[in-house]
Amino acid sequence: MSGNAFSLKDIGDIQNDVLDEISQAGSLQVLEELRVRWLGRKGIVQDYLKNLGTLSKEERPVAGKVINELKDAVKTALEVSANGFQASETIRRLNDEKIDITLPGVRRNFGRIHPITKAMASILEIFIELGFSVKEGPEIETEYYNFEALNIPENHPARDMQDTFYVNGGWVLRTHTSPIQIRVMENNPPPLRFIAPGKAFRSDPPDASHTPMFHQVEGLFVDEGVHFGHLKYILDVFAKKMFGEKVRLRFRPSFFPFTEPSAEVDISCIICKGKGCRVCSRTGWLEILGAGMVDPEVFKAVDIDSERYTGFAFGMGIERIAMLKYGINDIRLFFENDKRFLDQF
Ligand code: 2NL
Repeated sequence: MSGNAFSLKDIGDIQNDVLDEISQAGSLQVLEELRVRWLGRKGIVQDYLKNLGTLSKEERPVAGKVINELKDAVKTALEVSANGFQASETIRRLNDEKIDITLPGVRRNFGRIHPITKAMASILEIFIELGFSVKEGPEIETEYYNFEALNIPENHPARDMQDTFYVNGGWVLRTHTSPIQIRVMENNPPPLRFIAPGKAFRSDPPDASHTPMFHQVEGLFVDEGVHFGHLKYILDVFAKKMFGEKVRLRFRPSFFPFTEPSAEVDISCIICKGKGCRVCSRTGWLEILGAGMVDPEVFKAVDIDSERYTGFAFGMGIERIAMLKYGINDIRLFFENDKRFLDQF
């Protein structure tokens, strides 16, 4: 076309053709090609404008006006058509992204607090409210902290290889959390009032009431003038908060090497209220813990003056407490990681 003269009538036809072509373009890409061909720096409209110089003085302004009208018409047609494509693209995307809010949600496999952790937390909360602090200690202990300092003699059955996990070099996996109390008493003068929670280990074959690892909370209260009545009061408050205000307590004489006197403590059966049932073996009572007054031999080992200070101590198995509280009849369920079991708490 370059260099060719043109008539105004031709431009009218050309405008109709290009507008047709734009209206039939099938994509934004085709529109862009048309834009470059017609309106680009080296495009057809530019070419026409360059050729204005070949026209006479009189023709030039008329032709200029017609070419500018062509340019504006092409420009507008391209914009309108491009807007159309963009709108239908948006509608297509909105349709693709449409979500059905009536579909059921995705159920996530959330974890939850283990029943032993829950029981432990309830127990700690009760004693913290009663003014006890919480002390922890190592799970691997020396024979001294686990046995000797607690007045457990060389020939005691607890010391047997059958009962204790011995680790090379004279170490043992603690068989109770009492070594925590020995360590605290060694390092702090009375008065003392704290509980010692944690894992304990005994080489028992697993059955409905034994696992080689279990959890304990022991408690210790040492001051001048502490007596068995204080122990009974604290355990009474604990049992009622843990199992309900209606439970009654029973103290039976017992023996532990580290307490004198010693007692095993029962609550009235929470299933039959003490009348006698299968859970309490028709006795009406459930054993929940052991307790007693700290033996002077233990005070001697930690250099506390047993003429001046007395103290009470108690110890309970968390699995046993949790089994009674939640009505579980086999301790092994706590450690099988069966979600159907764990999801119930
Ligand atoms: C039970 C019995 C008990 C203790 C633990 C204790 C600790 C020290 C001194 C004296 Cl350092 N006593 N602890 C006392 C009596 C009973 O546990 O049947 N536990 C599951």
